[in-house]
Amino acid sequence: MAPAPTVISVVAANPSGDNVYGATDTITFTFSEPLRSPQPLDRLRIINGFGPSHNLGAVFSGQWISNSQFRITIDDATGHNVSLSTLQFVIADHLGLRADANLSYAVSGVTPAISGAFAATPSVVSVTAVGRSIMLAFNVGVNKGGSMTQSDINMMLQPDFVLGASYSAYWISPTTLNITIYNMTGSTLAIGVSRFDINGMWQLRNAAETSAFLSGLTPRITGIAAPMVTSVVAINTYNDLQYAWPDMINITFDQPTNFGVQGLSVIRSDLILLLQPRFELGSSYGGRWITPTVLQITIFMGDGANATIGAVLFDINPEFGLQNAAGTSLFSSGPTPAITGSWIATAVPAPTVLSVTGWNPLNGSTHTGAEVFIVFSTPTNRGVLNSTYSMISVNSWLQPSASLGTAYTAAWISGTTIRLSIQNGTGATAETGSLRFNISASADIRVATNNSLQIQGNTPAMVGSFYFVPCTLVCVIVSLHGRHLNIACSLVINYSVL
Ligand SMILES: [Ca+2]
Repeated sequence: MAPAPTVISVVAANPSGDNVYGATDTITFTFSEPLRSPQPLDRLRIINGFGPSHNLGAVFSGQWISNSQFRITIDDATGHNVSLSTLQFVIADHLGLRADANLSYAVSGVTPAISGAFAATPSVVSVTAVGRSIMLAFNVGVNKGGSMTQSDINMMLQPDFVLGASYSAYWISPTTLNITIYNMTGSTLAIGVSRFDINGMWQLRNAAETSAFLSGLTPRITGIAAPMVTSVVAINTYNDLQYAWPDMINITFDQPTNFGVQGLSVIRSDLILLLQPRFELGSSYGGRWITPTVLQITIFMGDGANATIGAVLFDINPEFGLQNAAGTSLFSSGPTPAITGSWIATAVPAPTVLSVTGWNPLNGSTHTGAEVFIVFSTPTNRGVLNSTYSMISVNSWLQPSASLGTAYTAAWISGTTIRLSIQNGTGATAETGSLRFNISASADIRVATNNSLQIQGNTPAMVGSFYFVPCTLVCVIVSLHGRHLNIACSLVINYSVL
């Protein structure tokens, strides 16, 4: 007896091109040589003779299309449980399939794995990017579910771009895979350009597992690009020489943002979440969208700051959800442009005190009513604000070298001049020629444009007088003639007190 012929292939076919296992689908068995007088087989004989591991459906039959090829055609798949992953056939020798050429044993045993497919290969109908997600939509439910790691995504989806530094995926339905990007650092995602190249090794096919595996390029990613930062600019609001209130940073986007159109205020802790500053900006600061495109940060307390002009200050966190005004774009992410502008002005010399002059329009015997004028070389920041000082402020900031009494105040009466007024001079020891003021840096007296250091240190000694001495009459006896006394007098008017 010759050996039995063998089954060399079992091939599924889907002549209708539809997406399901059903009517008109076929399974073709090819034998290694022509068989002797094979007969058509009805459903029951196929079940008994070919031993399908699954229910092939309610109605099907088999025909020999040649002496070496047998084809099962499905007419009604009702009740089937066919899956290409597990379908196999075990041919029984009682079918008596023997070689035509010689006396052989009958074919029997397990057939080779089935190839081909009963349903069209699934396709990706769209790849859409919104927020920090990329969604792949399939035309039919597929045989996948659960989640995918970053390396799964890289291996099976083979992106032709960098998604970012951290991402994962989750099947939100049998037709939709959602990739979430947690850290977009390094992302090269380009709307309308980027896409995936699905790896056949993934073995993705329809949910019923009656199709072939999908592989190859997906459509290009569609979506709306995220708002981008076009500039980060330092603003030295007071034109001063320090990083301090009310210095600012304007972050300008290329389009209105979802937060911008609401004009939201952003507290420091949220700014840190959104912007992920690479440097400290101070112990207290806050932000506000001053226009739909500009987020303005105001420094309240600059202590601890180490940010420098020219540095990249921020990495926008996509998790914060900053996107276009309509809320339809990708979320903004990644490093912002280097900061330009300045928080520190070019310095000019500090003001100096030109003179300290006293007079007393009220009385000629006590300090009460006296006024002392401190005149600066140039208008000051305090002068242009008409600042005033209580007695405590005078003592701590202007620091007179001797007592001025029990009640006095001071006020800037012009950009250059402080007038100190003594309401009660009881016990005053200050005297012309010796009284000076030791101006403290904490008085914060700078040029009116703010861009000098604070004046500090001793003023010149006071001239003039604490008493009312508008003029002095000086007379001398020139000569004596009998009953005539000739006297020469001069009136010295003390203009310096006027
Ligand atoms: Ca400043």
